[in-house]
Amino acid sequence: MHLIIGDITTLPVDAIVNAANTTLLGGGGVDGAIHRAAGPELLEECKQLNGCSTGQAKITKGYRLQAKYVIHTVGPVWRGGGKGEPKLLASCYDTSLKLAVEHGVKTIAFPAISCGVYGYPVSQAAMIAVKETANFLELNEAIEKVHFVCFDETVYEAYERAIDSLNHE
Ligand code: AR6
Repeated sequence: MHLIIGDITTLPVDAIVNAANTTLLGGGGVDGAIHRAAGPELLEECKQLNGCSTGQAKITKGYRLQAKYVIHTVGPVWRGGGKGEPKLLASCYDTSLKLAVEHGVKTIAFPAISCGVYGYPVSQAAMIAVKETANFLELNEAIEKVHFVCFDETVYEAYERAIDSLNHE
């Protein structure tokens, strides 16, 4: 697992993950950036997918991105933590990684799902992201590298702390 600060749309990995909404028809934040960089063909393919439930994931091609695939997952909206948010967020990582393996992906990059518009507290979300991914990688050797792409220093530091506390468990 590696941490990067930057823009996920520029990464030369096999798959990038999109923090989408249930319509899969685009939006703001990282979703908007991915659609802009991939070009209009991405939206055309997304229209055929009939949306996606929260905690689940669907895959498309990457079109004009360097990444061969985009895995679209829908994080939970933060409603205080008592509405199943942690389980749903963990499921985003797990289902995205499963889809990646099914498509032969070896390198994958995740944004901080739910940490923007959806309001998930970043330190809690980072903990779930690294824990769920570490559990998955322990059982699956097919994925060689997982990048967590942090848009700013605050998110980066939250991931650093999460990886640190995982190493000390
Ligand atoms: N590269 C990497 N990370 C980014 C980028 C980028 N280019 N742009 C933003 N981020 P958000 P959510 C970070 O709001 O909370 C959309 O409208 C951002 O700083 O994109 O899951 C969808 O359509 C934050 O840390 O996703 C949904 O309606 C993280 O990515 C809704 O927003 C996620 O922020 C999903 O909300």
